[in-house]
Amino acid sequence: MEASIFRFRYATNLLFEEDFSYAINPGYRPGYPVPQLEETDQHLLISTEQLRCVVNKSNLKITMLDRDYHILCEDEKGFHWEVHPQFGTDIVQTSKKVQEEEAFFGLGDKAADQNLKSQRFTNWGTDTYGFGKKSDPLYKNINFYYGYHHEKAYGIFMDNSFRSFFDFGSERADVCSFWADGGEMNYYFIGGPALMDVALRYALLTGTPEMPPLWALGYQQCKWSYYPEANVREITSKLREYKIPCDAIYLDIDYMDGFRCFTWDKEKFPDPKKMIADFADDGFKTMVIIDPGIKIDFDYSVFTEALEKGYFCRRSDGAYAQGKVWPEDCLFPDFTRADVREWWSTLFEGLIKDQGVAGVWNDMNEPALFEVESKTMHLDVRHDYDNHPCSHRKGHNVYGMQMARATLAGVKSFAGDKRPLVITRSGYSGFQRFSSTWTGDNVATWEHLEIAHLQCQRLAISGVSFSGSDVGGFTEQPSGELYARWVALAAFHPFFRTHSSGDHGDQEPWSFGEEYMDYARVFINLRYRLLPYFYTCFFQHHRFGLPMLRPMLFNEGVSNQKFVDRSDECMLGDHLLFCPVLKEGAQSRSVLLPEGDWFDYWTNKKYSGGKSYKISAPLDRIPLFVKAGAAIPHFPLMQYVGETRVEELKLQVYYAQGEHQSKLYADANDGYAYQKQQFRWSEFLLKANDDRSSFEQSLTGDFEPEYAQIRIEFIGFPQQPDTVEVDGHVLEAHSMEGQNIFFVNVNSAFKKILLLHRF
Ligand code: NBV
Repeated sequence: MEASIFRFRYATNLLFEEDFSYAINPGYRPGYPVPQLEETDQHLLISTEQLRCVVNKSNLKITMLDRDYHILCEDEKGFHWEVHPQFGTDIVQTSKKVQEEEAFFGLGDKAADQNLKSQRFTNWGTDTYGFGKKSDPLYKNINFYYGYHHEKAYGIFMDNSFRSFFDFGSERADVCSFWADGGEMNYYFIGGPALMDVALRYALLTGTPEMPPLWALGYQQCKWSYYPEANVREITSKLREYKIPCDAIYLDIDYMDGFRCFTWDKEKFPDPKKMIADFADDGFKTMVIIDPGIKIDFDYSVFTEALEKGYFCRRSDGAYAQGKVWPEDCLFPDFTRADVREWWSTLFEGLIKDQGVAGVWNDMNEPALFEVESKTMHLDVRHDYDNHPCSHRKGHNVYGMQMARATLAGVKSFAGDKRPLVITRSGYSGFQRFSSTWTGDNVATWEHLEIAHLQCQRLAISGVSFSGSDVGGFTEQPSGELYARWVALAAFHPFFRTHSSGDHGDQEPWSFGEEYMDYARVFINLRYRLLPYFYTCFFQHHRFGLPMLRPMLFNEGVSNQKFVDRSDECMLGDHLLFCPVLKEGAQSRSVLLPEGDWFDYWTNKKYSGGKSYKISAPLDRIPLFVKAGAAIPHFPLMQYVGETRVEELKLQVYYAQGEHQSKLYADANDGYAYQKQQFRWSEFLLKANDDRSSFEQSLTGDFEPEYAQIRIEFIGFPQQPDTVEVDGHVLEAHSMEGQNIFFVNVNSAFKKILLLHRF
């Protein structure tokens, strides 16, 4: 328990399990408050500064209230259980009343509409090739949801890795229930009052990732598969030739020798080290896929070593748990064993240290198996679960996460002072500590463009900010228009990668003709210019748990009920609102702006919020708005991170009366010095009045960014100042021809800029 989080554990016959969780961040330090206890004949009232919990002593039913005694959530039956007909163990359940007009959000990667009300979902990681809006379960298992009513929010995280279920009033309209096929009923109740408060607390509870290298926020190019070497070289050269900025190139399963993990097909890739070094010289990081299935092959050392050491999963009767995947018959390491993870991490020496691979992509780790109806291992398979032995019923949902954890450890141990990038398809709550993710095998349809938008937002509020979709769709062929719209949207998703199954037409930015390549380039260029903004958002996520993408209701000052069922508009960080075009043939779309003033990013036209506008959106535009008062940092255009020294940062400051804060994070873009104060955290404060405005910076950290200078552009100010004073020195402000913009060039460590007007 902490002031805003209560934990509940229930077991029948007092048979509690040893307390152990893969989800909770080991670094989480709750700081237990001393709760106030009051008791009557019927009730026990437990109060903290933030929450009140009323326990009915006769039936143990719980009511959670905020400190002002507003009901947030109350038990219907509360905790109850059934005996599992097949296993004889408990199916543990909790049911709550649905409150008046209650909406439900969260639950990870579900492809459904934003508000989950009236639907039921299952969490059981599943390989769902070509999934759709109604498909469930999907790849990830995130047992966390939000309830929201009367403009108040709470969250519930059921930390139980058995197959689990969430019913938001689908079976009975007035009941919300969640249950799991085994284990304990173990859930956290997280208080708000705002949705964002809940998001932050859940993120801190389950952890956030370390800072990625900046290049990982750049554009990435992938296909199943680029090979042989000449083909990969052709792709990287074209990216440079056509001036499509790009930081990473991916090798899918065909780079391996007969799909044996940690090997190379020497015919397709005769000299991987040289190839990867050449790519690095040209600014590309090389990423490779690694699956969990290890080929049964007595001439393959990864297999023989793991077999000898007993690292593969077995059935309860001792037989190995064989399964077919790409290499045909395989065995699967038990990643829930510490020694297996340790061994797995050593396997990356060749790829990372010797050959120079920069990061690793974990696929098929639900785990996915071919030729069986269940698409996964038999439930009888045993796992160690870090000294809590169990069957696959409990181990399944954490398998992918533990694989990603072992992979991260491996990449890190051989990457020296370079930060790793890991990407995983499956994961359980908390996997964001180890890896980024993508949404799996989507389809090149307009509906899937919307699904990508929904999934990335939903993942972000479920603790997983670093996510993206296969741009253009994995299966089937997108039109040039769909591809361009997808790039426009994905340029705002933290993980930004084109990927396709490769069994249809090509899917590189130039594959749809020059016109569409030009559109795609507009957004990829924009992404690179906005990199310092993305990096700042990532730092806010890493350090404070703030989601990078924020559905509108999650933003301060937004309580417009229209956003409960509306997910088109979305915030990236504190200040950018984007709204993708999701319809074929559209040249404009309506955008609902929340209260406050907003600037159109492209035209600098000012809009007052609280209503909808029809915004022109030809193929080289995505409706994009800046919150008035914000300072948005920009890099000069580059073809990849580190291409040239960034001599100057541009800060676009958008006028708004009153006081407005913005943030900027900078560090060396790689390495670990940032963990020792080698970063710069700038807090900007705009104080704007008609006759006198100022723009201040307060700095934390010891890092000096490579840009010594900042060009500050003041946009939409009522008039150009007569004098600009920077830290006591008078400077000239230049105005930009025909635009309501003036700028000054200042030292990047400036403290205070005064804009003075004479009357
Ligand atoms: O490794 C091949 C693919 C991969 O490209 C895709 O991204 C994964 O989601 N992988 C699935 C296995 C084959 C899917 C049909």
